[in-house]
Amino acid sequence: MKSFATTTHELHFPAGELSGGEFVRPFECPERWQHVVDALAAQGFEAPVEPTPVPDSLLARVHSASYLDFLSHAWEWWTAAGFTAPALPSVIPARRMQQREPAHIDGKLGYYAMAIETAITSGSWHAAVGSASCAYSAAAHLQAGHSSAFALCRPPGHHAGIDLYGGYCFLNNAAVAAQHLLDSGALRVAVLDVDFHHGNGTQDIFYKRDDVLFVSLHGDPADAFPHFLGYADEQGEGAGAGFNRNYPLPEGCSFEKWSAALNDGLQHITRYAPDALVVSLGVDTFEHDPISFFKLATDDFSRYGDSLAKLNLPTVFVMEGGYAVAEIGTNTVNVLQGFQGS
Ligand code: OKP
Ligand code: ZN
Repeated sequence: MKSFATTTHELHFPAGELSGGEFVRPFECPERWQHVVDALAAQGFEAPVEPTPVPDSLLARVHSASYLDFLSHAWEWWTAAGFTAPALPSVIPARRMQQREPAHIDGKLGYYAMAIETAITSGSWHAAVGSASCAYSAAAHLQAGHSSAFALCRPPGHHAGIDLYGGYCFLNNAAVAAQHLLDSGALRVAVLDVDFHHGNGTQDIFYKRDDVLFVSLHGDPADAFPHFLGYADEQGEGAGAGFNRNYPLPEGCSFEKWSAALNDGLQHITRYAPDALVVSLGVDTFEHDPISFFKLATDDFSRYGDSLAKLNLPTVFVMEGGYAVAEIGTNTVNVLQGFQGS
């Protein structure tokens, strides 16, 4: 399986993440990427290659024009306003406030944020574009007739909505991959999100559409980030009604229980008969993940990789979360290896 990765991910690494009321070293850190690169080599995969830059026109098919304008200029506007620290919002358009984009960058940050732990720095936009380029290139690799590809995306993407950033995400890499598959001939694409957290951004982007089935397994939003989306009654809207499926799962969820939900989700995917599959591959379902509460063991990742292969679909894996840094490489590559049936 070919992998796509780029060192431009290093351009995004704010000094702090807002967590538990204080600034801590971000859980979403550059070493995550290196551990996955190392595990690919250790488990006999070919070295990742540099992606081709994602076309602006493709980004514009998953995000709004005003959001892309904001994200690409946020740092410039922030520094022009006299600020020098990493950019964070301080006000959010909450209930009964106007949902109208303000002119000042301080207000724009809150307008486009879905969570406020994630700071924007001088290199965040370039890193996000590099990450989306990996997803685009992996999807293009399938289009060239290969049966699978892995996009080693960093920063991750699945919390980024049509016009929302946060939860470590800026551009929705999985949505970019799915949209590119559709634009190059697929009639239907399924996105399976196995990250511990609900893929609210991917759900948002495809919620009213029937050309993408979104299936997500995640910590119950009543107890887990992103808290405000991911319930089972969110099933799609308009043309998209019935094409969104959420599996909120409880604290301590075992592999057995998680697999039962996965198998149900896989049946929905089979019935949908897509032309391709995009897997939002977060390995924060791991039992020792520092910010999550499922109980998957290292070997379980190989086991479910094998279940995904049984769909027998051209598949793009897109890296999302995983914060047990020392184990992220092995757990991620175990999924790929299980998929390849080694
Ligand atoms: C990104 B991805 C936990 C706070 C969670 C943000 C988590 C973002 C996860 N105390 N903060 O889905 O892995
Ligand atoms: Zn996650």
